[in-house]
Amino acid sequence: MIEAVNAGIEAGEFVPYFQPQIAAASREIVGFEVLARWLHPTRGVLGPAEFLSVSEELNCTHLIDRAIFDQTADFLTESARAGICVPRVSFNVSLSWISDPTILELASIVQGGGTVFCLELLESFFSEGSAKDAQTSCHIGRLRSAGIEIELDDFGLSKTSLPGVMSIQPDRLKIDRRLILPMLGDVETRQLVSVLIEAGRSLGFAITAAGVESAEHAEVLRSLGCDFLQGYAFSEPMPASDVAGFLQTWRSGTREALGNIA
Ligand code: G
Ligand code: MN
Repeated sequence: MIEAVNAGIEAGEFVPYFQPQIAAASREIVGFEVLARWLHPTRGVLGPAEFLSVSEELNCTHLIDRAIFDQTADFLTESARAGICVPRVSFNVSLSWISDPTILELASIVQGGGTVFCLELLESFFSEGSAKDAQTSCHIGRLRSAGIEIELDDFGLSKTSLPGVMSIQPDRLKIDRRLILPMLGDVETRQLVSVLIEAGRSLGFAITAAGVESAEHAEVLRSLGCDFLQGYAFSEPMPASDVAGFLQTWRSGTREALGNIA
């Protein structure tokens, strides 16, 4: 496996996949989350759960991240040239990236094509209230000055510290799919999701729900005031080559052709 990860990086087998995010009320596509996939020569398309522990052990996750950044930047540059507007892309990054100039370069390329650049950071990075957080806030301030948006991932799952969230002032909070998936069948989870949406919105943050798997989830979340939706109800993550077609089909109002239920 260790050999295979190294060889896979060399061979360019790590690629970005894109999962659309939809405005709950208008049903417009507001952006895409960029998700790393390993096109494994024999095992098919693998997600991070299958390779992240090995790449962390090998200390080479940053090389995978880099491959994802570069390919996404190339894809967006080509799309912009072809007149295809991708409204926003969101990258999942570890805290070590926020002080790296690579991010500013990447943002500048992405923004140059008219796409909003967003970083998804795990909420648990900020729950400590430590001195380190002051440094982190400073880095985030610099990113924000460059027009970069910040979304806090995993909202509601970790030990949420609202003062921590307030100090980051993210653009959006993303409620984890582990809370969204069971919410229809479980009253307590649904109440929790409702409270998280209300709390987040009353503090001035927009809310994204991940793991929206059915039209019913989408409708309940909309009625609870959730702003944006992401999940299999709309689309699974797709390769770059499918994005233009997806945007066109969605926008032309022939979504049924996509075979989605929501
Ligand atoms: O834990 P995290 O939210 O980072 O997981 C992201 C992964 O979840 C992606 O790799 C994607 O394939 C998967 N995913 C995306 N949408 C859905 C969904 O609606 N349901 C489930 N079960 N998984 C999803
Ligand atoms: Mn994410």
